[in-house]
Amino acid sequence: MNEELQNNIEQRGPIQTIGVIGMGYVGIPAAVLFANVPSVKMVYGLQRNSPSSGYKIPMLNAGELPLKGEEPDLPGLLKDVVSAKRFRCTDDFSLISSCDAVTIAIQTPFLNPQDLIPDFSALEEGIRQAGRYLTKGTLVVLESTITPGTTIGIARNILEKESGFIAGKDFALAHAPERVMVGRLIQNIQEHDRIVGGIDETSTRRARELYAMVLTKGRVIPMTSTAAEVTKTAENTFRDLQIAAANQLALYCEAIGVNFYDVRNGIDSLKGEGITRAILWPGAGVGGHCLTKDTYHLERGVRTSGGESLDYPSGTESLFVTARRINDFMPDHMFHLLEVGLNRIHKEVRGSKIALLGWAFLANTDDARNSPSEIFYRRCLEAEAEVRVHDPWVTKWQGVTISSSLDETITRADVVVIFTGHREYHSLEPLYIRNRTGADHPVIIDGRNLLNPDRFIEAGFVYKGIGRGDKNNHPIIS
Ligand code: SAJ
Repeated sequence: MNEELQNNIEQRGPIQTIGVIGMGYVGIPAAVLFANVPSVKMVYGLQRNSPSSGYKIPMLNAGELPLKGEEPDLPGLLKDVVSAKRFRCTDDFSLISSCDAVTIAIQTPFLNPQDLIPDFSALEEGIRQAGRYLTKGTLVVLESTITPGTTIGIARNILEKESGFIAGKDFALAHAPERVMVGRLIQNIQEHDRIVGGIDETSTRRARELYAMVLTKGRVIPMTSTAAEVTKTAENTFRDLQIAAANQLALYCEAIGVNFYDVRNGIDSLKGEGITRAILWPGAGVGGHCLTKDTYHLERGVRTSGGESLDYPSGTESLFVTARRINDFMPDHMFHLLEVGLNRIHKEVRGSKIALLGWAFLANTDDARNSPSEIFYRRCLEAEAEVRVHDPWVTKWQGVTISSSLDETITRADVVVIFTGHREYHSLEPLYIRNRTGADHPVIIDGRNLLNPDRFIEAGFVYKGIGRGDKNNHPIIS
């Protein structure tokens, strides 16, 4: 225990005033839940009054949520804490000087997908603001997903430089990565176990005190800040790896000529003490802002964390990066299925009419960040095909026309390609598509295993499906 920090914390007493920097899908539910804790007196939602996000300040103070989609419990909780004057959104960062704890939840998107380097500028600005108004005994917690080594590295350096204080002596510092998913933000914060990693024991203990206030089913899992950074990035790296393993096996099944889903059922049947085979699902690709970047945070952390040099098979690419390459290959595989499918009806991609169903990266959501559909779409345009995009959830996207009418999208199409597993696509009927396309042998490419291949093959379609080596070379029925 470091006495000085403990004394500074004890002089502050229990955590009653909290600042949450970053009013996004992580910061807003966190702030509202903290404000809803009886022992907490005030929570400030700290938000830059920037052209892109400043609108959130008056909106939140009016008790309105600036988040899309349904979020159970959050709207009511927000109205309650605003009317009880226990939460206020502001761009006045000097209020941090009255806070016992400050959490920072600012995203780190890629500067550009090519070089896979995250843009830390917004996060560093948030940390700088926290440092500028820090007072003794305050707890600072980073909630954003960050490269291992960031908390004890650049975050600590900025905080110490701006405040003139010493981390672990004058103020507590920790990393407690968010684990929220859109659509269940409040439930996730309350029920998921919370990884809490301080730069020292005293910081961990203070951070544990903060998060224990909002946990219901979830429990705090304490560790060091760097272990917490590795945990967060690795839990998504492992999910990406599991998906890549399913994708690779699906490609093998297509090449060998068997049904991936039979094989998956077979493997899954292996049960018993200590036996696990977590086979996920192959598909048209992996999108989103978690799995597409967290592997690279982990890879960078291994290189920059300043620990021991990595002992790894020389000349061998990281398994985790290879997994990323396999997942990023799946839109290209969908393009390959498109080419071979059209080839069976003696057509080329150039000049063909393609109905692309699904722009969102996740089924039944309007979230289209880093969507695999966009990779495929660009390849089709490069090949001089005509592409019409449909999505029942995504209404607009920079530079792409997205239709909400399936009729309009499919009319006169040569090929229908399913990229997202939206529930609307599960009930697609062969006759409906034939009538809308007017083609003798429409091509259907199922990127999410939504359809029954036989129903389409019997209706004269050319069918291609991810993992369906048993069906992909079927005879064409006239
Ligand atoms: N996907 C597959 N096969 C699968 C599962 C997903 O191809 O078996 C694809 C999806 O189509 C999507 C992408 O992967 O394009 C990502 O899907 P996801 O379900 O992992 O959703 P994300 O990206 O929103 O991941 C989030 C993460 N949550 C946080 O970072 C807090 C992740 O840790 C969760 O495991 C995941 O949600 C979840 O399980 O819902």
